[in-house]
Amino acid sequence: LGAAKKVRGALIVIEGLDRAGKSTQVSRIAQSITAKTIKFPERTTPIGKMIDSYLGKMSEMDDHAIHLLFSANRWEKVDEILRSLDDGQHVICDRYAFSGIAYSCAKGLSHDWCRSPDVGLPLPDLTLFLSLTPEVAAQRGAYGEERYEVVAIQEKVKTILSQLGSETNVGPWQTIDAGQDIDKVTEDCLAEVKKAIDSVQLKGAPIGKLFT
Ligand code: ADP
Ligand code: FDM
Ligand code: MG
Repeated sequence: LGAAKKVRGALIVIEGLDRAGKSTQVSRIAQSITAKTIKFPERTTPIGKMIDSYLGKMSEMDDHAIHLLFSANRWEKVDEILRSLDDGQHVICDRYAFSGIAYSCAKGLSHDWCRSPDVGLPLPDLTLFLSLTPEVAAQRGAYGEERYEVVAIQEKVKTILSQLGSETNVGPWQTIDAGQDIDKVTEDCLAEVKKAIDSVQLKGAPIGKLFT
């Protein structure tokens, strides 16, 4: 008798506007379910350093070029993500391809063009969209100094991001009311995460491919 095949981990994505509480919830969920976390952009790689410099307004770049770098920054982590999932470890991403599309589209790039470099990335088993009104976000402190931290862009990003869940082949998508008390947001997130993990374990299906 061979050993029972190990069940793969679940890929969970947290999306939302600046100050929606993504990083807070990613760390709380990871602690609760014992997961690996990856933050996009992953600023420590050579590509990530170029992105960091662009976001910090230390360098300028064509909108298409920076879009491709954000996508490449995800692709360079795919191997590690897939190996972790294969190993039975859950992976939680703080932002993913949906942020990539939303921010670049907000600057005026075409939706189809923005989507293509991310086609085929690992398909999330669950995306939690932390939804927050700009008014409540404003109560959580002033914007920082980074490139996209301005009201006009955030408004456009919110509209685009909230529509991405109804596109085809994005995986299960749940909107969470991020304006609630921190503990209640965590409770709502964990309820969805646990359902997603159960579903992965029940189906035993391999990881899918985004937008395909
Ligand atoms: P993001 O990663 O989405 O930008 P953070 O997790 O860094 O957001 O949270 C932004 C700020 O808002 C932090 O000061 C954090 O403590 C606070 N915060 C997070 N969630 C809540 C919440 N549900 N209610 C009130 N404040 C919150
Ligand atoms: N961002 C993030 C993009 O424009 N494209 C992407 O693909 C990703 C992952 O980078 F303004 C933007 C979104 C945000 C910034 O901010 C990253 P945080 O605070 O590190 O999440
Ligand atoms: Mg954050």
